[in-house]
Amino acid sequence: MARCFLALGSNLVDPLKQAIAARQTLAASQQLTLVKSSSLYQSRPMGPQDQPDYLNAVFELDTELTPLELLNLTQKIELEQGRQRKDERWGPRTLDLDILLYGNQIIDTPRLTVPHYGMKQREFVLLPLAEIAADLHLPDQSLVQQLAASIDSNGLQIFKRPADWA
Ligand code: A4P
Ligand code: MG
Repeated sequence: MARCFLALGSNLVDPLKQAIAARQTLAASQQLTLVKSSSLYQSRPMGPQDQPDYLNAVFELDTELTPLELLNLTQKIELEQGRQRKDERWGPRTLDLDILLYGNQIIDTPRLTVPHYGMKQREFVLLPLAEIAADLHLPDQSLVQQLAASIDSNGLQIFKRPADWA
């Protein structure tokens, strides 16, 4: 059994609905146990600025799936929610589910890099993660609470508390 963390991002086609639907699909999955959901946060777009603000959240889950099986599942959910992969880097999307952490594993394969390459630089990942797992250490021993305390919040705001969406 591995303790994992996923990051959710959405900025197209009713992001609140996208987030709720993705969370419900994860919660209903036989292949994992959803342990915690963060608040939903409203964030400014990283990358091209001519796109809507994002909603972001982080989930904690337990699973027997291998890392690649978990990636297959998250990509299936993205596609079911109308995700279209475009060439533009960091462009808008209905749903992005990234694997932040898979236990304490370091994975570097063509399809999967864990910990997620951008997680330590993104306020919209670190602050939701710190909300549900402040005492967590990354495989490099850095402490989530400290990473979150030293990043600029870049206008990140709580949009809905867990009780109001999860
Ligand atoms: N892949 C490798 N490692 C992972 C991982 N840990 N989790 C591979 C998930 N996927 C991983 O991903 C491309 C490929 O990465 C996958 O096929 C998988 O094999 P993708 O989801 O198709 O493309 P992407 O998400 O556009 O990739 P990219 O460039 O990594 O985008 P990011 O970094 O996810 O950024 N601004 C705000 N405020 N909030 C956001 O959530 N998100 C993005 C997207 C841009 N700006 C944002 C936000
Ligand atoms: Mg992604």
